[in-house]
This record gives sequence, structure tokens and C-alpha cells, in this order.
Amino acid sequence: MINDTPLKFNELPVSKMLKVSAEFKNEMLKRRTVRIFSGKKFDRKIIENCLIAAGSAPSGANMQPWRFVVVSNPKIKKQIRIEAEKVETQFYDEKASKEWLNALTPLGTNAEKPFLEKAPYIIVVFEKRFDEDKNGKKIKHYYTKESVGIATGILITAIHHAGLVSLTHTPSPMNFLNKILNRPDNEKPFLILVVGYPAEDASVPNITKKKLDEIAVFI
Ligand code: IYR
Repeated sequence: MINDTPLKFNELPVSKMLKVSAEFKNEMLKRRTVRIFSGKKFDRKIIENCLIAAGSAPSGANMQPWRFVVVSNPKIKKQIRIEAEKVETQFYDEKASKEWLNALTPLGTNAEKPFLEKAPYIIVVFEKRFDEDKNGKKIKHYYTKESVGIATGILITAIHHAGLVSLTHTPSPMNFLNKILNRPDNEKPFLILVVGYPAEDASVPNITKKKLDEIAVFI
């Protein structure tokens, strides 16, 4: 192919692959979504490393249709909390179906979102549905939702691997984030990732993950 470079691939012995894949599985099974954060701060470089890892994700035509806005400014976090709680109050009080509220009961969520102020960082992930070149001409993006979803998965994994916890938060509608964060119209909020340390007394819902034979089929 035009402009290719040789692949650097380090083939591991099968025994080593078995070991590292099992270790990684065990590490990932320890990941928990946490809703109760401490305000403990940490070096921003850790977030930067996790974001670079996320940015390694595959994407449609390698357009890398993501934008990560990292918020640590307390005033902006407060603004986000206020607007998120407005839409969440509408969700819990009016919009959500009984069935949806029942599904959320084990998680114990409600319209109050103190973590948006408490956690040291909130990363707002935007999906760039198209781009513009320097002459203002539209550049089409492909499979943006899939691409941003993959990048976000890597980000969550990197944050866990770094020894921190995160929470995916999706207030709906999320367009208030464009206003507060001054992002252009081609960037659509995808989700908020709250990042930090758990509070000392943090607890998590008693929920489990499906077993392999419930999530996979081998043919
Ligand atoms: N966005 C709301 C509701 C919510 C919806 C789902 I699906 C969840 O898994 C958790 C919460 C909230 O953040 O509370």
C-alpha cells in the first residue's frame, strides 16, 4: 500500500499470552463504576496519559472524531452540575418511564449529582460529526458513534489501570455542555466521565457481570 511502514509486532509465547490475558481480565473485573468521590487531587499528567491512550483508538477512516474537554475549574464544574441537575430532575420526575426507573433502582441514582463538583476532573467527551478544513470546507467523518465509543472504552480502561475510578454520566439532553464549554456545533456531547479517587466511605451497588456463556457464542 502507498506510504506503508513495517509493522512492529512482538509475538509472545502462548504461555505468556495466557498469563497476561488472564491477569488483564482479573484487573478489569475489579473495575467498578463509582458515584461517591473524594476531592483528592492528582497530577494532570495521569489524565493526559489516559487521553493519549484513548486517542490511539481505531476510528472510521482514521478521522479520530473525538474531542475531550477536561474540566477542573470549580466554577465550570459547578455550572455543569447546576445544568445537569436541571435536566436530571426532569428525567426522574417526568420523562423516565416506570420501567426505566425500576431498572435504575439497583444503582440508587437520582437527580442529585454532587460528584460533578466533588471529583477533581470531569472529562466531557464530544463526538465530532464532521470537521472543517482551513478553508471552511466540510470534511466528512464516518462511524463517529462507534469510534468515540471505542475511544471512551479505552479511556475508562486507562483510568482504571492508572489506579483511579470513573463514572459515566449522561444527562439528557446534553447540549448545555456546548454552551458552558464553548464548543462548536459540530461537536456533540457523547458523555461525561467523572474521574478521581473514591470517597473513603464509598460503596457500590451489589451487582454482577454476565458470565462468558451469556455474552459470547463460539461457532
Ligand atoms: N442519566 C441519569 C439516569 C441514568 C440512566 C442510566 I441507562 C444509568 O445506567 C444510570 C443513570 C443519571 O445519570 O442519573
